[in-house]
Amino acid sequence: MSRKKIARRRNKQRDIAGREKTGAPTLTRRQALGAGGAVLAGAAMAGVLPSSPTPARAQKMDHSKHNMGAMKMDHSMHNMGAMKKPAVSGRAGTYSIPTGNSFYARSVDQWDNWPPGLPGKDYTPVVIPNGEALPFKIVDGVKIFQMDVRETMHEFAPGLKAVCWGYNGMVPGPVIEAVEGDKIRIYVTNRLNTKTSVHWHALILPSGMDGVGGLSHRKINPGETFKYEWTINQHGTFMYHSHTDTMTQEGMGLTGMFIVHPRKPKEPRPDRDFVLMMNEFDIKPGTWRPDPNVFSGYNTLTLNGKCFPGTAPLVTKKGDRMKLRIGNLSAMDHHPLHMHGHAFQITETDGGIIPPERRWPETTVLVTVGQTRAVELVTDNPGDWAMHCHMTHHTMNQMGHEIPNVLGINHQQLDWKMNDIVPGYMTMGANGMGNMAKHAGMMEMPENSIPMMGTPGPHDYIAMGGMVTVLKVREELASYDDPGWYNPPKGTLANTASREDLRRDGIKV
Ligand SMILES: [Cu+2]
Repeated sequence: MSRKKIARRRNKQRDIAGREKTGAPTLTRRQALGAGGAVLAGAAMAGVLPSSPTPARAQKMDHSKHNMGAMKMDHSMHNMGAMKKPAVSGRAGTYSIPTGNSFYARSVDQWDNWPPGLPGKDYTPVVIPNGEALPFKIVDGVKIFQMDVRETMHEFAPGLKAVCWGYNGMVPGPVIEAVEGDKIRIYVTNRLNTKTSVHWHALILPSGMDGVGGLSHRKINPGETFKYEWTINQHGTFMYHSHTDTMTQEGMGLTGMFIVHPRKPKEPRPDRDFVLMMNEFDIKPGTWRPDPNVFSGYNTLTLNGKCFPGTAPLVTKKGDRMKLRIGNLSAMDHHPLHMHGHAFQITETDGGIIPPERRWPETTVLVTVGQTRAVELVTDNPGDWAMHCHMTHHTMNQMGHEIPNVLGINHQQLDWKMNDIVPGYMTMGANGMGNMAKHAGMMEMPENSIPMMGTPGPHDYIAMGGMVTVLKVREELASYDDPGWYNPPKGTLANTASREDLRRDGIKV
């Protein structure tokens, strides 16, 4: 760029900025035309156009006079200006994509000379309800992880098991935890009778390590051990999963979370850094294997591989900084995870950190298939708070989905007549499904099945199942073990309205 051009561009910037401050016009007609249509349009949108007559104002006046000639001329001049000198380029424009390191959530620029990050020293390990982290060892400055892929009998909740495929026998697999700048090597042994491969979801790495069977590298044969290795150059919430015959292999459980802590965190470390993975399976009552081929109607919805009431609670102390990282590798369903009693901010996606000024408060975070989200909050409201997918069918277990709709029918006569034919017959669901689980003990249940929802709670039966857990916040805690049910302080527990209440407030019932 010539010196003259640079000077002109500087003037232009100063002019626009100057007007912003004073509100007084400083552009001459020639300067304004020279700046081109794009700048004018941008300036108009930003509300910085001068109030006294200018080319733009003149054009407006022409419009009102129906002076088509002048209008046409102005348009063509604008276009020419824009074509000759695009004032908003990808580099300089305000809506360009960031090209710096911050785009991928990086806290440091150099990757070659970091020692392996250590728990306690370089990061606070994540908390994995119902799960565990993958252990590692260090060899010559490289973090070494080892996994195998095998068939495993997995328990979804007491009473429901199925033969799944897991990493190290776990569904989902163990959480891989690392630190930005770590050199990592992951050995994967295939103990299935079919080929597989592991994709490191949303991690920035060499193409040949990306794990798409046949595309990134050849598939891992049964019995073979593959080696994946790269230097981690970002931090955030990621996943891993099979990328060979994905529908079958992910559907059988071959999924896991991959957490990378920042090397130099800009914000304080969370006190409680939870990880949850969402999955879904179709396990027909009485069968022992998920059916990954169905298109919809998944009946076993899990957080870290468990259906409520099999899900372990998330326990925090009042005032704890809590982070919750969620990944969704369900086959076909997005999950809006709703938290009771608190609001949070969504701070991370699998693409990186959301800048603080672009976050907004929520109580539900939608985690679509193939996404991760991290939310952060301070847990300041003691209690037992439900945290669940808000798709109502996703808070049911197995048997609540394909029942005939008998809501509102008078079933007593029917039951009486049916008893002649089927002794002990009882119509279920005339008042909803809430009682269904309670009756489960009386009914003959198919082998390997669980009531469609529920467990006895502190105050009544809790009619929920599937993708549900409980956030337990306490004033005081000796440990983060499950503290049991919450005991609400006097006057904070909903109950029957007293006669006095009704009279005082003029409520007639
Ligand atoms: Cu859901």
